Amino acid sequence: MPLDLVLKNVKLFTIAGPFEGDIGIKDGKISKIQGDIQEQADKVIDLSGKYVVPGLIDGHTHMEFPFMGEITADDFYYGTKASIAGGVTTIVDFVTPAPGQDLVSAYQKWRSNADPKVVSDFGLHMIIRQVNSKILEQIPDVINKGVVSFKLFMAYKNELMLPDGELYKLIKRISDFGGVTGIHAENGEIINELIQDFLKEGKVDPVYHYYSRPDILEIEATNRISSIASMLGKDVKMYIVHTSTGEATDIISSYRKNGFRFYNETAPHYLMLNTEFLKRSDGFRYVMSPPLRSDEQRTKLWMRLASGDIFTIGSDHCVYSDAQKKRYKEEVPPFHEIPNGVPGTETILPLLFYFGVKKGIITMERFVETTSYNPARLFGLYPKKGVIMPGADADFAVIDPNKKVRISADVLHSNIDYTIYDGIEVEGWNTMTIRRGEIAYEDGQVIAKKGSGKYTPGKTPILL
Ligand code: DUC
Ligand code: ZN
Ligand code: ZN
Ligand code: ZN
Repeated sequence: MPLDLVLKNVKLFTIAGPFEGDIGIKDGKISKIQGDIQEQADKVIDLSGKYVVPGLIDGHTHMEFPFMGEITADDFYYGTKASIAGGVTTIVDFVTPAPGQDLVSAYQKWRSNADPKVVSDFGLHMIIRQVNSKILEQIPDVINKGVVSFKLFMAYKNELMLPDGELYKLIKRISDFGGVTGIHAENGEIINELIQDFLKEGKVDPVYHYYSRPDILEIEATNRISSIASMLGKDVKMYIVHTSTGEATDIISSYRKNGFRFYNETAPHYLMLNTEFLKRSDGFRYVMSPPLRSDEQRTKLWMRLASGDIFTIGSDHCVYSDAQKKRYKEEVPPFHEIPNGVPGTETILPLLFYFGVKKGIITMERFVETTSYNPARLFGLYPKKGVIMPGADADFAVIDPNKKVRISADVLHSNIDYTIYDGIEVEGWNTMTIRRGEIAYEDGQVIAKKGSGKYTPGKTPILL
Protein backbone atom coordinates (compact mmCIF):
# COMPACT_ATOMS: atom_id res chain seq x y z
CA MET A 1 0.00 0.00 0.00
CA PRO A 2 1.51 3.34 -1.01
CA LEU A 3 1.73 6.20 1.43
CA ASP A 4 -0.81 8.99 1.01
CA LEU A 5 1.70 11.78 1.29
CA VAL A 6 5.43 12.21 1.65
CA LEU A 7 6.93 15.49 2.82
CA LYS A 8 10.45 15.66 1.38
CA ASN A 9 13.46 17.60 2.61
CA VAL A 10 11.77 18.66 5.78
CA LYS A 11 13.54 20.80 8.34
CA LEU A 12 11.46 19.76 11.31
CA PHE A 13 11.57 21.34 14.74
CA THR A 14 10.63 19.30 17.78
CA ILE A 15 11.05 19.79 21.53
CA ALA A 16 14.16 17.61 21.25
CA GLY A 17 15.80 19.70 18.53
CA PRO A 18 15.79 19.83 14.73
CA PHE A 19 15.58 16.87 12.33
CA GLU A 20 16.19 16.90 8.59
CA GLY A 21 14.65 14.28 6.32
CA ASP A 22 11.30 12.99 5.09
CA ILE A 23 7.93 12.35 6.71
CA GLY A 24 5.53 9.69 5.42
CA ILE A 25 1.79 10.03 6.07
CA LYS A 26 -0.95 7.41 5.83
CA ASP A 27 -4.63 7.66 6.81
CA GLY A 28 -4.15 11.07 8.40
CA LYS A 29 -1.37 9.86 10.70
CA ILE A 30 2.39 10.05 10.68
CA SER A 31 3.60 6.66 9.48
CA LYS A 32 7.35 7.15 9.31
CA ILE A 33 10.04 9.73 9.85
CA GLN A 34 13.40 8.97 8.25
CA GLY A 35 16.29 10.44 6.32
CA ASP A 36 15.06 9.48 2.88
CA ILE A 37 11.72 7.85 2.02
CA GLN A 38 11.73 6.16 -1.38
CA GLU A 39 8.42 4.39 -0.96
CA GLN A 40 5.54 5.03 -3.39
CA ALA A 41 3.20 7.84 -2.40
CA ASP A 42 0.08 9.38 -3.91
CA LYS A 43 1.54 12.82 -3.40
CA VAL A 44 4.98 14.20 -2.68
CA ILE A 45 5.67 17.74 -1.49
CA ASP A 46 9.18 19.15 -1.45
CA LEU A 47 9.57 21.47 1.53
CA SER A 48 13.18 22.56 0.95
CA GLY A 49 13.88 25.91 2.53
CA LYS A 50 10.87 25.76 4.83
CA TYR A 51 10.63 25.19 8.58
CA VAL A 52 8.12 22.57 9.71
CA VAL A 53 6.60 22.54 13.21
CA PRO A 54 3.82 20.47 14.78
CA GLY A 55 0.44 22.06 14.05
CA LEU A 56 -0.14 24.66 16.73
CA ILE A 57 -2.66 23.99 19.48
CA ASP A 58 -4.40 27.20 20.47
CA GLY A 59 -5.71 26.21 23.88
CA HIS A 60 -7.66 29.42 24.45
CA THR A 61 -10.42 30.53 22.09
CA HIS A 62 -13.93 31.91 22.50
CA MET A 63 -15.93 31.28 19.32
CA GLU A 64 -19.66 32.20 19.41
CA PHE A 65 -19.11 33.30 22.99
CA PRO A 66 -21.99 35.06 24.76
CA PHE A 67 -20.30 37.60 27.03
CA MET A 68 -20.96 41.15 28.22
CA GLY A 69 -24.17 41.29 26.22
CA GLU A 70 -22.63 40.37 22.86
CA ILE A 71 -21.81 37.15 21.01
CA THR A 72 -18.29 37.12 19.58
CA ALA A 73 -18.11 37.90 15.85
CA ASP A 74 -16.06 34.85 14.93
CA ASP A 75 -18.29 31.79 14.84
CA PHE A 76 -16.68 28.36 14.58
CA TYR A 77 -16.33 28.75 10.81
CA TYR A 78 -14.62 32.13 10.62
CA GLY A 79 -12.69 31.56 13.82
CA THR A 80 -11.22 28.21 12.83
CA LYS A 81 -10.55 29.43 9.29
CA ALA A 82 -8.35 32.05 10.93
CA SER A 83 -6.75 29.35 13.10
CA ILE A 84 -5.98 27.07 10.15
CA ALA A 85 -4.53 29.96 8.15
CA GLY A 86 -2.25 30.68 11.11
CA GLY A 87 -0.93 27.11 11.32
CA VAL A 88 -3.22 26.21 14.24
CA THR A 89 -4.56 22.72 13.57
CA THR A 90 -6.41 22.34 16.88
CA ILE A 91 -8.19 24.87 19.07
CA VAL A 92 -9.54 24.25 22.54
CA ASP A 93 -12.64 26.40 22.94
CA PHE A 94 -14.48 27.35 26.14
CA VAL A 95 -17.95 25.91 26.50
CA THR A 96 -19.85 28.67 28.31
CA PRO A 97 -23.10 27.54 29.93
CA ALA A 98 -25.88 30.12 30.01
CA PRO A 99 -26.86 31.26 33.52
CA GLY A 100 -28.70 28.33 35.08
CA GLN A 101 -27.79 25.91 32.29
CA ASP A 102 -26.32 22.52 33.25
CA LEU A 103 -22.93 21.39 31.96
CA VAL A 104 -24.04 18.49 29.76
CA SER A 105 -26.55 20.54 27.80
CA ALA A 106 -24.01 23.37 27.44
CA TYR A 107 -21.53 20.79 26.07
CA GLN A 108 -24.16 19.57 23.60
CA LYS A 109 -24.90 23.13 22.51
CA TRP A 110 -21.19 23.74 21.87
CA ARG A 111 -20.88 20.55 19.81
CA SER A 112 -23.93 21.49 17.76
CA ASN A 113 -22.47 24.98 17.17
CA ALA A 114 -19.00 23.71 16.33
CA ASP A 115 -19.33 20.36 14.53
CA PRO A 116 -20.96 21.65 11.30
CA LYS A 117 -18.62 24.64 11.00
CA VAL A 118 -15.11 23.81 12.22
CA VAL A 119 -12.19 23.91 9.83
CA SER A 120 -9.55 23.04 12.41
CA ASP A 121 -9.83 20.16 14.85
CA PHE A 122 -11.05 21.14 18.28
CA GLY A 123 -11.24 20.17 21.90
CA LEU A 124 -13.37 21.79 24.59
CA HIS A 125 -12.93 23.26 28.05
CA MET A 126 -15.87 23.87 30.39
CA ILE A 127 -16.52 27.18 32.12
CA ILE A 128 -18.33 26.83 35.45
CA ARG A 129 -20.18 29.95 36.57
CA GLN A 130 -22.28 28.59 39.44
CA VAL A 131 -22.30 25.67 41.87
CA ASN A 132 -25.22 23.41 42.64
CA SER A 133 -25.67 19.68 43.09
CA LYS A 134 -26.39 19.06 39.40
CA ILE A 135 -23.27 20.96 38.30
CA LEU A 136 -21.12 19.01 40.77
CA GLU A 137 -22.68 15.74 39.64
CA GLN A 138 -22.02 16.47 35.98
CA ILE A 139 -18.29 17.20 36.31
CA PRO A 140 -17.36 13.51 35.79
CA ASP A 141 -19.99 13.27 33.04
CA VAL A 142 -18.35 15.96 30.92
CA ILE A 143 -14.87 14.59 31.70
CA ASN A 144 -16.11 11.33 30.18
CA LYS A 145 -17.10 13.27 27.08
CA GLY A 146 -13.52 14.50 26.72
CA VAL A 147 -13.89 17.85 28.46
CA VAL A 148 -11.03 17.42 30.94
CA SER A 149 -10.14 21.07 31.51
CA PHE A 150 -12.27 23.71 33.19
CA LYS A 151 -12.19 27.46 33.69
CA LEU A 152 -13.24 29.28 36.83
CA PHE A 153 -13.32 33.05 37.20
CA MET A 154 -12.08 35.15 40.14
CA ALA A 155 -13.27 38.31 38.29
CA TYR A 156 -16.31 39.60 36.36
CA LYS A 157 -18.49 40.14 39.41
CA ASN A 158 -22.18 39.52 38.71
CA GLU A 159 -21.39 37.62 35.51
CA LEU A 160 -18.84 34.84 35.96
CA MET A 161 -17.03 35.41 39.27
CA LEU A 162 -17.09 32.72 41.97
CA PRO A 163 -16.30 33.21 45.68
CA ASP A 164 -13.28 31.43 47.22
CA GLY A 165 -15.35 28.70 48.88
CA GLU A 166 -16.87 27.68 45.57
CA LEU A 167 -13.50 27.84 43.83
CA TYR A 168 -12.16 25.49 46.50
CA LYS A 169 -15.09 23.10 46.17
CA LEU A 170 -14.84 22.99 42.37
CA ILE A 171 -11.05 22.55 42.20
CA LYS A 172 -11.42 19.64 44.62
CA ARG A 173 -14.21 18.01 42.62
CA ILE A 174 -12.47 18.49 39.23
CA SER A 175 -9.27 17.15 40.67
CA ASP A 176 -11.02 14.08 42.17
CA PHE A 177 -11.88 13.03 38.61
CA GLY A 178 -8.47 13.80 37.10
CA GLY A 179 -9.39 17.09 35.44
CA VAL A 180 -7.33 20.27 35.27
CA THR A 181 -8.68 23.59 36.52
CA GLY A 182 -7.94 26.81 34.62
CA ILE A 183 -8.30 30.03 36.55
CA HIS A 184 -8.93 33.60 35.43
CA ALA A 185 -6.94 35.20 38.21
CA GLU A 186 -7.87 38.81 38.93
CA ASN A 187 -9.43 40.15 42.14
CA GLY A 188 -12.96 40.91 40.94
CA GLU A 189 -14.17 42.50 44.19
CA ILE A 190 -11.49 45.19 44.18
CA ILE A 191 -11.81 45.73 40.41
CA ASN A 192 -15.50 46.39 40.97
CA GLU A 193 -14.69 48.99 43.63
CA LEU A 194 -12.18 50.73 41.36
CA ILE A 195 -14.63 50.76 38.45
CA GLN A 196 -17.31 52.42 40.62
CA ASP A 197 -14.80 55.00 41.88
CA PHE A 198 -13.68 55.95 38.35
CA LEU A 199 -17.23 56.20 37.10
CA LYS A 200 -18.13 58.54 39.98
CA GLU A 201 -15.20 60.76 39.00
CA GLY A 202 -16.30 60.76 35.35
CA LYS A 203 -13.20 58.81 34.29
CA VAL A 204 -14.64 56.67 31.52
CA ASP A 205 -11.99 56.48 28.75
CA PRO A 206 -10.66 53.05 27.72
CA VAL A 207 -7.38 53.61 29.60
CA TYR A 208 -9.35 53.41 32.87
CA HIS A 209 -9.93 49.78 32.02
CA TYR A 210 -6.23 49.39 32.79
CA TYR A 211 -6.28 51.58 35.91
CA SER A 212 -9.21 49.57 37.27
CA ARG A 213 -7.29 46.31 36.89
CA PRO A 214 -3.76 47.00 38.21
CA ASP A 215 -0.99 44.36 38.13
CA ILE A 216 -1.30 43.72 41.83
CA LEU A 217 -4.85 42.39 41.48
CA GLU A 218 -3.63 39.62 39.16
CA ILE A 219 -0.68 38.91 41.44
CA GLU A 220 -2.92 38.79 44.54
CA ALA A 221 -5.47 36.50 42.89
CA THR A 222 -2.75 34.17 41.58
CA ASN A 223 -1.23 33.99 45.03
CA ARG A 224 -4.60 33.39 46.70
CA ILE A 225 -5.75 30.65 44.33
CA SER A 226 -2.36 28.95 44.56
CA SER A 227 -2.63 28.91 48.34
CA ILE A 228 -6.17 27.56 48.15
CA ALA A 229 -5.34 24.87 45.59
CA SER A 230 -2.17 23.86 47.42
CA MET A 231 -4.32 22.85 50.43
CA LEU A 232 -5.70 20.07 48.23
CA GLY A 233 -2.31 18.46 47.69
CA LYS A 234 0.22 17.88 44.96
CA ASP A 235 -2.01 15.87 42.64
CA VAL A 236 -4.15 18.92 41.89
CA LYS A 237 -3.58 20.21 38.36
CA MET A 238 -4.19 23.90 37.94
CA TYR A 239 -3.22 26.46 35.35
CA ILE A 240 -3.63 30.20 35.33
CA VAL A 241 -4.93 31.38 31.97
CA HIS A 242 -3.66 34.51 30.18
CA THR A 243 -1.10 35.63 32.79
CA SER A 244 -0.06 39.22 32.10
CA THR A 245 2.61 39.80 34.77
CA GLY A 246 6.04 38.39 35.53
CA GLU A 247 5.22 38.29 39.25
CA ALA A 248 2.16 36.04 38.79
CA THR A 249 4.29 33.74 36.63
CA ASP A 250 6.91 33.59 39.37
CA ILE A 251 4.32 32.52 41.96
CA ILE A 252 3.26 29.62 39.76
CA SER A 253 6.87 28.67 38.99
CA SER A 254 7.83 28.58 42.63
CA TYR A 255 4.95 26.23 43.41
CA ARG A 256 6.00 24.04 40.48
CA LYS A 257 9.55 23.96 41.81
CA ASN A 258 8.07 22.66 45.06
CA GLY A 259 6.31 19.78 43.37
CA PHE A 260 2.91 21.29 42.64
CA ARG A 261 1.34 20.78 39.22
CA PHE A 262 0.62 24.45 38.68
CA TYR A 263 1.17 25.97 35.25
CA ASN A 264 0.42 29.16 33.41
CA GLU A 265 -0.32 30.51 29.99
CA THR A 266 0.30 33.89 28.45
CA ALA A 267 -1.19 35.41 25.31
CA PRO A 268 0.66 37.09 22.42
CA HIS A 269 -0.93 40.49 23.06
CA TYR A 270 0.78 40.69 26.47
CA LEU A 271 4.12 40.04 24.76
CA MET A 272 3.51 42.49 21.92
CA LEU A 273 1.50 45.50 23.10
CA ASN A 274 1.39 47.91 26.03
CA THR A 275 -1.07 50.16 27.87
CA GLU A 276 -0.38 53.05 25.49
CA PHE A 277 -2.64 51.38 22.91
CA LEU A 278 -5.64 52.08 25.15
CA LYS A 279 -4.99 55.83 24.76
CA ARG A 280 -5.40 55.82 20.97
CA SER A 281 -8.59 56.90 19.21
CA ASP A 282 -9.25 53.19 18.55
CA GLY A 283 -8.26 52.31 22.12
CA PHE A 284 -11.59 50.51 22.61
CA ARG A 285 -10.26 47.73 20.36
CA TYR A 286 -7.53 46.99 22.89
CA VAL A 287 -9.84 46.32 25.83
CA MET A 288 -9.32 42.78 27.09
CA SER A 289 -8.81 41.30 30.55
CA PRO A 290 -6.34 41.20 32.11
CA PRO A 291 -5.43 44.52 30.45
CA LEU A 292 -2.35 45.39 28.41
CA ARG A 293 0.50 46.29 30.74
CA SER A 294 3.85 48.16 30.79
CA ASP A 295 6.87 47.46 28.61
CA GLU A 296 8.58 46.31 31.79
CA GLN A 297 5.98 43.57 32.17
CA ARG A 298 6.27 42.66 28.49
CA THR A 299 10.00 42.13 28.96
CA LYS A 300 9.42 40.03 32.06
CA LEU A 301 7.01 37.80 30.14
CA TRP A 302 9.44 37.30 27.24
CA MET A 303 12.17 36.35 29.71
CA ARG A 304 9.90 33.84 31.45
CA LEU A 305 8.83 32.40 28.12
CA ALA A 306 12.50 31.91 27.26
CA SER A 307 13.29 30.30 30.62
CA GLY A 308 10.42 27.81 30.40
CA ASP A 309 8.52 29.31 33.34
CA ILE A 310 5.55 30.10 31.09
CA PHE A 311 4.07 26.76 30.07
CA THR A 312 1.77 27.54 27.14
CA ILE A 313 0.78 30.26 24.68
CA GLY A 314 -2.95 30.64 24.00
CA SER A 315 -4.43 33.45 21.95
CA ASP A 316 -7.58 34.21 23.97
CA HIS A 317 -9.16 34.78 20.54
CA CYS A 318 -12.35 36.62 21.49
CA VAL A 319 -13.39 38.86 18.64
CA TYR A 320 -15.84 41.75 18.60
CA SER A 321 -16.51 44.01 15.63
CA ASP A 322 -16.04 47.76 16.05
CA ALA A 323 -19.83 48.12 16.22
CA GLN A 324 -20.01 45.56 19.03
CA LYS A 325 -17.09 47.13 20.89
CA LYS A 326 -18.92 50.49 20.70
CA ARG A 327 -22.25 48.92 21.60
CA TYR A 328 -23.72 50.25 18.34
CA LYS A 329 -23.20 53.86 19.39
CA GLU A 330 -21.29 56.72 17.77
CA GLU A 331 -19.29 57.53 20.88
CA VAL A 332 -17.00 55.08 22.62
CA PRO A 333 -18.95 53.75 25.62
CA PRO A 334 -17.58 53.98 29.18
CA PHE A 335 -14.69 51.54 29.58
CA HIS A 336 -16.61 49.02 31.71
CA GLU A 337 -19.25 48.55 28.97
CA ILE A 338 -16.77 47.66 26.20
CA PRO A 339 -16.89 43.90 25.56
CA ASN A 340 -13.53 42.42 26.61
CA GLY A 341 -11.56 40.53 24.01
CA VAL A 342 -9.20 40.71 21.03
CA PRO A 343 -8.35 38.60 17.97
CA GLY A 344 -5.24 36.44 18.01
CA THR A 345 -5.44 32.85 16.81
CA GLU A 346 -4.06 33.57 13.33
CA THR A 347 -1.10 35.66 14.46
CA ILE A 348 0.40 33.47 17.22
CA LEU A 349 2.81 31.84 14.79
CA PRO A 350 4.26 34.86 12.97
CA LEU A 351 4.54 37.00 16.11
CA LEU A 352 6.21 34.32 18.19
CA PHE A 353 8.43 33.24 15.32
CA TYR A 354 9.60 36.70 14.32
CA PHE A 355 9.69 38.59 17.62
CA GLY A 356 10.66 35.52 19.65
CA VAL A 357 12.79 33.17 17.57
CA LYS A 358 14.22 35.44 14.88
CA LYS A 359 15.05 38.15 17.40
CA GLY A 360 16.97 35.56 19.40
CA ILE A 361 14.81 35.61 22.54
CA ILE A 362 13.42 32.07 22.40
CA THR A 363 14.58 28.91 20.67
CA MET A 364 12.59 26.89 18.15
CA GLU A 365 12.41 24.18 20.82
CA ARG A 366 10.64 26.60 23.16
CA PHE A 367 8.37 27.73 20.34
CA VAL A 368 7.27 24.13 19.75
CA GLU A 369 6.98 23.35 23.44
CA THR A 370 4.71 26.29 24.29
CA THR A 371 2.57 26.17 21.14
CA SER A 372 1.95 22.42 20.78
CA TYR A 373 3.68 19.96 23.11
CA ASN A 374 2.68 21.60 26.41
CA PRO A 375 -0.91 22.49 25.46
CA ALA A 376 -1.38 18.91 24.18
CA ARG A 377 -0.23 17.52 27.53
CA LEU A 378 -2.15 20.02 29.64
CA PHE A 379 -5.44 19.48 27.79
CA GLY A 380 -5.17 15.70 27.47
CA LEU A 381 -4.62 15.67 23.69
CA TYR A 382 -1.15 14.11 23.87
CA PRO A 383 0.08 11.90 22.15
CA LYS A 384 -2.56 12.14 19.41
CA LYS A 385 -1.68 15.82 19.05
CA GLY A 386 1.35 17.92 19.94
CA VAL A 387 4.08 15.48 19.00
CA ILE A 388 5.72 14.24 15.81
CA MET A 389 5.98 10.47 15.98
CA PRO A 390 4.52 7.48 14.17
CA GLY A 391 0.85 7.09 15.09
CA ALA A 392 0.27 10.76 15.93
CA ASP A 393 -2.03 12.91 13.80
CA ALA A 394 -0.20 14.37 10.81
CA ASP A 395 -0.69 18.02 11.79
CA PHE A 396 1.93 20.50 10.63
CA ALA A 397 2.53 24.19 10.04
CA VAL A 398 4.99 24.99 7.26
CA ILE A 399 6.80 28.27 7.82
CA ASP A 400 8.58 30.23 5.13
CA PRO A 401 11.22 31.77 7.40
CA ASN A 402 12.02 34.58 4.96
CA LYS A 403 8.55 35.65 3.87
CA LYS A 404 7.95 39.29 4.79
CA VAL A 405 4.41 40.31 5.63
CA ARG A 406 2.94 43.56 6.85
CA ILE A 407 0.05 42.50 9.07
CA SER A 408 -3.35 43.98 8.25
CA ALA A 409 -6.95 42.80 8.37
CA ASP A 410 -6.70 42.13 4.61
CA VAL A 411 -4.23 39.27 5.04
CA LEU A 412 -6.18 37.68 7.93
CA HIS A 413 -9.35 35.56 7.96
CA SER A 414 -11.42 36.69 10.96
CA ASN A 415 -14.93 38.04 10.54
CA ILE A 416 -13.87 41.59 11.53
CA ASP A 417 -12.28 44.39 9.57
CA TYR A 418 -9.40 45.30 11.87
CA THR A 419 -6.47 43.67 13.63
CA ILE A 420 -4.74 44.88 16.80
CA TYR A 421 -1.40 44.24 15.04
CA ASP A 422 -2.10 46.50 12.05
CA GLY A 423 1.07 47.65 10.32
CA ILE A 424 3.42 45.37 12.24
CA GLU A 425 5.99 43.82 9.90
CA VAL A 426 7.22 40.28 10.35
CA GLU A 427 9.67 38.04 8.57
CA GLY A 428 8.41 34.46 8.68
CA TRP A 429 4.87 33.37 7.81
CA ASN A 430 2.83 30.19 7.75
CA THR A 431 2.52 29.17 4.09
CA MET A 432 0.91 25.75 4.43
CA THR A 433 -1.13 23.97 7.08
CA ILE A 434 -1.45 20.19 7.02
CA ARG A 435 -4.29 18.83 9.16
CA ARG A 436 -4.52 15.06 9.57
CA GLY A 437 -2.49 14.59 6.39
CA GLU A 438 -4.56 16.95 4.25
CA ILE A 439 -3.53 20.32 2.96
CA ALA A 440 -5.95 22.55 4.80
CA TYR A 441 -4.36 25.89 3.88
CA GLU A 442 -1.89 27.00 1.25
CA ASP A 443 -0.58 30.44 0.26
CA GLY A 444 -3.42 32.56 1.53
CA GLN A 445 -6.21 30.11 0.66
CA VAL A 446 -8.10 28.02 3.20
CA ILE A 447 -8.82 24.75 1.39
CA ALA A 448 -10.34 22.64 4.17
CA LYS A 449 -14.12 22.57 4.02
CA LYS A 450 -16.55 23.92 6.57
CA GLY A 451 -17.28 21.14 9.05
CA SER A 452 -14.23 19.04 8.12
CA GLY A 453 -12.55 19.60 11.51
CA LYS A 454 -12.99 16.92 14.14
CA TYR A 455 -13.78 16.93 17.83
CA THR A 456 -10.76 15.62 19.71
CA PRO A 457 -11.81 14.48 23.17
CA GLY A 458 -9.27 15.05 25.93
CA LYS A 459 -7.98 12.22 28.11
CA THR A 460 -6.59 12.60 31.61
CA PRO A 461 -3.79 15.16 31.23
CA ILE A 462 -0.25 13.77 31.21
CA LEU A 463 1.87 16.01 33.40
CA LEU A 464 4.86 15.23 35.56
N1 DUC B 1 -10.94 38.10 28.88
C1 DUC B 1 -11.19 38.64 27.71
O1 DUC B 1 -10.55 39.61 27.34
N2 DUC B 1 -12.18 38.13 26.95
C2 DUC B 1 -12.88 36.98 27.29
C3 DUC B 1 -12.85 36.62 28.70
C4 DUC B 1 -11.68 37.11 29.40
O2 DUC B 1 -11.36 36.64 30.45
ZN1 ZN C 1 -24.31 12.00 36.17
ZN1 ZN D 1 -10.23 34.99 31.23
ZN1 ZN E 1 -10.44 33.84 27.50
